[in-house]
Amino acid sequence: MYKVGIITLSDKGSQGLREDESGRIVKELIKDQFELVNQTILPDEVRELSALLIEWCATCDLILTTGGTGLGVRDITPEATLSIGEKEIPGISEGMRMQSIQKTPFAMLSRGVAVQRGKTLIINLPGSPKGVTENLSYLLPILPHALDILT
Ligand code: MTE
Ligand code: CU1
Repeated sequence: MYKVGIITLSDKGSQGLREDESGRIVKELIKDQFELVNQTILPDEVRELSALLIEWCATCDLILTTGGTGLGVRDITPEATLSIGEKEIPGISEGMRMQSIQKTPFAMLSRGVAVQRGKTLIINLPGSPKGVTENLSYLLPILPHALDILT
């Protein structure tokens, strides 16, 4: 089973002021196909996220982030992800947005990216429980083949 890490980006969540429902949903959706090896909540800080992504690439085949992809001043998930990624995989994020726009035009506001670093695939998901569920359900079927190619 491929090893997965889940990172929730949320200033409030990291201070214990909000329940991490989206992180819980990601965990639930991947549990039959992947082995969860790491899960945490971080504040919306570029340095903290990029450092953790680099660290987890040593042990994870896949890292899924949720949150921090929108237009808020504190939303920095795509920037942090791109800063440590080696290659961008635009089709993954394009595909998720294309699918999501069928459900809500607000999907245009997610700036999430997907990158490869070494043998690890890193994918940004939006932060809302609905956004996470819709995007990850669409994404799941292509992940095994993507990871087969990377490793
Ligand atoms: N994608 C899907 N499939 N469903 C959604 O409800 N919400 C959107 C978008 N993507 C949504 C979605 C909204 S309202 C926003 S603001 C952006 O994701 C960014 O979310 P984030 O800042 O929480 O990451
Ligand atoms: Cu929104």
